[in-house]
Amino acid sequence: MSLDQATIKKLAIHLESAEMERREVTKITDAHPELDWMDAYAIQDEIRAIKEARGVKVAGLKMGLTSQAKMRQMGVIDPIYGFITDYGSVADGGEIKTSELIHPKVEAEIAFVTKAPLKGPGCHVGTVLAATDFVLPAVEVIDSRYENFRFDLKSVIADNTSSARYVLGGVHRTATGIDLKNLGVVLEKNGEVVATASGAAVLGHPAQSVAMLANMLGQRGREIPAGTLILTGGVTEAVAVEAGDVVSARFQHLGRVSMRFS
Ligand code: OOG
Ligand code: MG
Repeated sequence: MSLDQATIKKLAIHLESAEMERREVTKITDAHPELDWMDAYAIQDEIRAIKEARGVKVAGLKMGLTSQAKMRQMGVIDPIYGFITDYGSVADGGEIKTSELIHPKVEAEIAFVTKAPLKGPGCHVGTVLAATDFVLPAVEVIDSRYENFRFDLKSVIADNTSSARYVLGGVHRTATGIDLKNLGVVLEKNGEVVATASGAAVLGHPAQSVAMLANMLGQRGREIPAGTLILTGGVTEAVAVEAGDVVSARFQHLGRVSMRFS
């Protein structure tokens, strides 16, 4: 850690209020170039504490930058993790108000729900599949608090990995019954196909994303508890949306997830 607790707290309040007030800010490493990985996750933890103190419930965890498409789009190469909230959940087919967001983008993701704790190091696709209750289709709506979505890895970790909203689909399947590597995903905006991928786009297998999350948390002495919802990261690049857009993601075996932006 290179920042003191007071600075961590100040930066957490800065980013959390930017989210609540839908305000863009410059990336925090501009003013704090010395900020390290531990500081970045400490700021994210502090944001979580601020929200929980306000009564917000953490609804699950998310991995980000797990596909080549996302890494290329954002110009970074390491996966990162964050958390999702109860207020971020939008019903399938529901409406998302763009006035509540800064510059939203959508990502099609495969989500997991665990039935046993996962603790790294040493987690791999096999351990994850054995600990998976079911998989389900999801669309994450990300909304970086940074101007033009321009950030470095440490700044985006501190900003809770651009977490904003998410929509889960209704079809739950056991992870072992389907070929998650070959699972095709088609992302559509206003009826037009804007991106396509298969499950293998995420670290070779979406369960690898959950394994990596368990291993990253393990480095900090933490684990993924049983019953945790995990978004494994966008399979394609993220697509910008605006009021009036209708987004639909079709997942082979898992059905469709859709939403409308107003
Ligand atoms: C960071 C969050 C990335 C994903 O699925 O890759 C993410 C960002 O691109 O703003 O959620
Ligand atoms: Mg995502």
